Amino acid sequence: MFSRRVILISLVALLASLPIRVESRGGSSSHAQMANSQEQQPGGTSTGGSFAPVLDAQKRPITAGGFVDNGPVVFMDVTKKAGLVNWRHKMGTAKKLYILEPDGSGVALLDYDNDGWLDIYLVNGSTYDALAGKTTPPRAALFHNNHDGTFTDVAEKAGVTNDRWGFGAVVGDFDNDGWPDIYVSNFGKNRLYHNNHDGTFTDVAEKAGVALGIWSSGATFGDYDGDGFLDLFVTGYVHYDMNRPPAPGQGSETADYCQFRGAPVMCGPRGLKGERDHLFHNNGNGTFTDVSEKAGVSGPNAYYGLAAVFADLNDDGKPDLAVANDSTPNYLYINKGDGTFEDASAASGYAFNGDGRETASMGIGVGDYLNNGRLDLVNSDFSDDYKVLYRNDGDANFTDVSYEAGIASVTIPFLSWGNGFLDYDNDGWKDIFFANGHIYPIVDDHPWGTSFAQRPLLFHNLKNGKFDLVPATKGTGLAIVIAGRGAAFGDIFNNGKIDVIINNEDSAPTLLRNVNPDKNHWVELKLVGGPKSPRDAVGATVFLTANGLRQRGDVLSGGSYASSNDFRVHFGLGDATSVESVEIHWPSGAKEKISLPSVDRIFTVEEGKGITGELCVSCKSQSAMTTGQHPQAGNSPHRD
Ligand SMILES: [Ca+2]
Ligand SMILES: [Ca+2]
Ligand SMILES: [Ca+2]
Ligand SMILES: [Ca+2]
Repeated sequence: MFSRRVILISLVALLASLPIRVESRGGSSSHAQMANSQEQQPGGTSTGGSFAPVLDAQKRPITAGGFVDNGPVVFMDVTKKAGLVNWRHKMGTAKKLYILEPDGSGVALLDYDNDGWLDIYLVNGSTYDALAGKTTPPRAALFHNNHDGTFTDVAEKAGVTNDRWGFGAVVGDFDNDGWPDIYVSNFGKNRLYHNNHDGTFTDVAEKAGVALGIWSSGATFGDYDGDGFLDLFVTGYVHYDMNRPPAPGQGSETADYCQFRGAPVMCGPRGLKGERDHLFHNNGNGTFTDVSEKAGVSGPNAYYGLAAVFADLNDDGKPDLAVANDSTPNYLYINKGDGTFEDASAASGYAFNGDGRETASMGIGVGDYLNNGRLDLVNSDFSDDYKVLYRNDGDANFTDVSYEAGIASVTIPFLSWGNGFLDYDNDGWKDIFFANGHIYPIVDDHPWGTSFAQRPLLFHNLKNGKFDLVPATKGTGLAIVIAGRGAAFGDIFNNGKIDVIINNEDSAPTLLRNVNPDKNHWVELKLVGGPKSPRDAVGATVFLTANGLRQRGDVLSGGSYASSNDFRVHFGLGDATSVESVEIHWPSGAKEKISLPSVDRIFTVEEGKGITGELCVSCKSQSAMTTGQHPQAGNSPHRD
């Protein structure tokens, strides 16, 4: 979240950069050159260029306008109807004078009570008065899904209000008891909320050794060493002294970092000291050991980490690690299988965009949008930078294809946060969503073509490597203007259509219900790992073939911006009414083929046991709705 318009430094940057911007897309030699120079100067000079404002017919910035009267109806904003509108996010002051204030918080989707319906955990920020003990702190929300389209906030009763200056939330069943636990990243100590199976949680972060106490952002669970227990990676953002905050628009050697297009704004992150990242190995007994250094993922440059996700990017069965860094190169670590990782950030092409520039990365989406069996990555970033689609060309070699794919130019005015791949129309091809919103309130006072509150962006996959922006039809969820931050994707209403929940800065959240009128078929798999896999199957990969189309789905924890998505693997099937084959690669290494007897429902599949339950909301028979939604989420650990 760095001002791309740092005027003074830009003079040098612009001269050096303009020709490269135009010609170097996909050009590997200039890419490498830029990469080298920028690694030496991470404080640096990279900017996306200066862009003229894009206005709509009513002279509004395109980020807060561009609506059409008639067009597709994909999402409806059901926040109020769902009962989410009375909870408010709050972070610092409205003016956002210090970097602690504008980043906002994440959101996690999890079924905390194992009733088969996704619940929503929204992280809250805090205020200076609350930290000083003068006022009641803003509290996180845990919205229980009432199965009827409404939700009830049970955070107090559940003991997960956090009451700290919060940023991220990630889900993982770290103790393999069949009940999802929540890790909350804060400015200050973090929380590990252990699920007590009775609707309550207990914060065991201190006891488990994962509390830290710095400024943490997005985290991710993944079993990097294959011992069947989920390990935890936590990004570190900025080293921040609450008592000596850098004043806006000022500073000595860092003055240039406190301006945006010549106007004074909050300082940072450039010019500020970063924090290192942390990898915690799960000891299997409720405690973790910090192995960041040994594993080679501590990020000794202390870049400004905002989001992270474990995912098998080179298809060797071991989870690799992608880290989105703000205003500094991204990290991509390849899991070597011996407890350590190889830093492939630059070599993989993920550290920079195709112009060889470090971007202010906020979020990471992971998905196989080409249906070629490989996981691609899409990063959100600052306004005046295009959003970056990294195509996986095999063995974790990534190519920036944003321009060819059609997501580059249109995303430039937007400042994007929570993002991800989702197949919103169930045609079997993964689409892309961005939640957006600026960090500087002053952008609304200037004709810069961007706005503090922004509309979300949805791109439709055209099945040929290209995407089309879905128009923002008035009255629909794509024509809302919000200060979006964290976003999570999942089938919140169990009807096979992927919905989006967004945590907005200083306001109520937004629940976008997917009402796309397609009649396409679908299927979802809730995976349960066996004794040698994490119980929640994080790290599992599913290959499903229907109508001759082979799709890939992965169970991933984390990603987006400091958020966590539905663990159930979702497949749109187009007009296929049956599934030809399903192959599951479990984290244990076991590969299993199963056959699905029907579609348009959610199957529970347990490693080594096949289908153990199903849920079909649209089925007429009441019994089908209640048949074994859950394999026994037992009270005792499932391994010795
Ligand atoms: Ca639930
Ligand atoms: Ca648990
Ligand atoms: Ca492990
Ligand atoms: Ca699609």
